[in-house]
Amino acid sequence: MRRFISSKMQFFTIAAILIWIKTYIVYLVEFNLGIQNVLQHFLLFINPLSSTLIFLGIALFARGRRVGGYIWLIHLFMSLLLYANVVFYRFNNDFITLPVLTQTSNFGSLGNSIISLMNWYDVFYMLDVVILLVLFLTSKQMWKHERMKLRRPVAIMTIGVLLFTFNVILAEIDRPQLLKRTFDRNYIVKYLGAYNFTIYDAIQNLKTSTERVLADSDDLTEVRNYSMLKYAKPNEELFGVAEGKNIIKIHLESFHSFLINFELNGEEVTPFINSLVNEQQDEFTYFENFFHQTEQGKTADAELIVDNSLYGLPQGSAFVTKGKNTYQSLPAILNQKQGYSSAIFHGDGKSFWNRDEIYKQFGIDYFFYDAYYDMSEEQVIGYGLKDKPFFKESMPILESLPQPFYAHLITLTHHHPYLIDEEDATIEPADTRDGSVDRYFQTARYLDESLEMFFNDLKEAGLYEDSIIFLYGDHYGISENHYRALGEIFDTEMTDYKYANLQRVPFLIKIPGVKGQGTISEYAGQIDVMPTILHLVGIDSHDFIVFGTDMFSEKHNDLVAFRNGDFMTAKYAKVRDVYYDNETGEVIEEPNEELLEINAQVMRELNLSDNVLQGDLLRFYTPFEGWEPVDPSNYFYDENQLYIPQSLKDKWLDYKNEEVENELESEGNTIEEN
Ligand code: GP9
Ligand code: MN
Repeated sequence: MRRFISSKMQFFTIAAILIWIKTYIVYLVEFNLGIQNVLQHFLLFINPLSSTLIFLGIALFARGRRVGGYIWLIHLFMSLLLYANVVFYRFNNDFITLPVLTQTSNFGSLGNSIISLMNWYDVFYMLDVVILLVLFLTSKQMWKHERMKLRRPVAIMTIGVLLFTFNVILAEIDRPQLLKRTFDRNYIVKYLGAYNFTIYDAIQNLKTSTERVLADSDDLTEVRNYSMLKYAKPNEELFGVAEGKNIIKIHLESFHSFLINFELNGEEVTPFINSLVNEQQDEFTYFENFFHQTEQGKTADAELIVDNSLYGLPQGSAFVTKGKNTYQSLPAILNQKQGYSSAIFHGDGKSFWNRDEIYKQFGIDYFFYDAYYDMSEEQVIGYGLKDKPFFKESMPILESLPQPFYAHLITLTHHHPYLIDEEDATIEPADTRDGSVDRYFQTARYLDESLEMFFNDLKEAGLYEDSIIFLYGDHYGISENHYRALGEIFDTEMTDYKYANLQRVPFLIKIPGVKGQGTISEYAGQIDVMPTILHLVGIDSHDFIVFGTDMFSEKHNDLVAFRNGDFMTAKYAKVRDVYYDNETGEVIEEPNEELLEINAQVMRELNLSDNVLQGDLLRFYTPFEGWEPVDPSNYFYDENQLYIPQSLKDKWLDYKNEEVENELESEGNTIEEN
């Protein structure tokens, strides 16, 4: 053995190969990373290598025997980090992040179960550490003799860095904007590896905590003043009309308003939603000039904006990067003011968009994710559960919620790339030769049908009549990469201005005891939903930091700001920095005073909202006497969810057991860039 380990480089190589191969095996055996293609598999295989070379390479700068000691120590540290993630993943289906490590309150409950999460075969995960130690101790000779030239460790580190760069480039090809958009921890591990994930996480956290530390309560004053200045008094006739009523909020995935009343080959695409708009005007009010305001956070941005009346961030998803912030969300306010319970339903994994963390900050009592649903193959497509079984299976849970409730159902099937099983497709695709645009109409029809079914079930359960029901589109479904196909659909030459006008998403609302107003043309956006709902249940939005205004108020502000600084009002538009007259569609070369003022307001508003998120400013704000800041440690989304029926607990536990058995087989999220 002594002869075998004849040089430091050999010892280094053995250590590197051991940790590399071990990490790869752990990926395959322990984590469910949803590998979908050969490139992803290749990345999984090579991604431990770059960090291994870089980390272990550090040891080569040491002298003499210390080189071996450091190699062993770094190898040990990487092994422990990997193993900690293995154990954590077995329970949480997630990777360890810095905030998790600092949440010591979690450890109490975890402590008991750590042992139960360990397996006998885990000893193999530490075997290489022992082998390496033996090699190190039994090969004393070589540490003395050889002196390593500096260029060796430098070369190794350089190879590591180049390899890492290569890795990032390939990852970006398969998953554009991986690091910018911050989707899901699973993705970072899948593409860049468990060790690089830890570094990424540390940098993210450092950035977040610096921004947070630099902020103080003075920063809040400006925000508060702005919010008060923008405040629109409630419409007296509507204020409090729906006090204490159940609220059912339906998230229409990727739904452009143009689908409403749209005919494809002479056939209505969404006959049911159309009927709400055209025939049930006495019940529903439809805002035809309502816009989504989301950015890279897509669904997560929509959720954030609607429930908090704050804008998403210019980059990434606040759900992920500001997942530990203090929020004063609509459901938390409803809870503290009027005893509402809150629940979110979604047929996808709980960690997507960091939902399982941020919902705790929003004070969401219950979160029902894939583990609570029957996810067998025929029920699933694309990202997760199909909308029809989703609504069906959500129904009994909904009925069992403590009332009044704020229930949010997030649909999923009508999501890019709009996959649909043959038996679910009840309308022919469009014919633009652009697959996702063509199928877009089929999944929209499917969503429409599932909604009709759900409304019938609500009626049958007696939950329809007396509830506020509102529907909103979360963001565009057809991106600007599809101008040609869109042009064909609308028989026009697509332009940026026309595309900006396609950013309308539906907002429909039924208020119990109030006659619907049919279609109204007021310009509004997702930011306006929270103050609107607050006023309907009789809570004055004046006390809160909100950036929107009540859509039913006479003083409602019709300025719709977009995240990139563009905007829409009834009169004007700014699209990609070009001003338009919104009545004629003509370009305005010389913006007038009014336009410049609107522009300045948009900038100010976005900026102030960013300050709130970046400085975590709501931690300094008490909206009313007796307000209790939301304590995330009171919320659990496993079988310990408070008061859920035993049957749901059992379902969750069954799912957990099954998952352990099927780890290798089950699939993760499938995201494709739109
Ligand atoms: C994933 C789903 C989709 O759970 O909500 O998110 P999106 O890609 O639309 O942001
Ligand atoms: Mn979405």
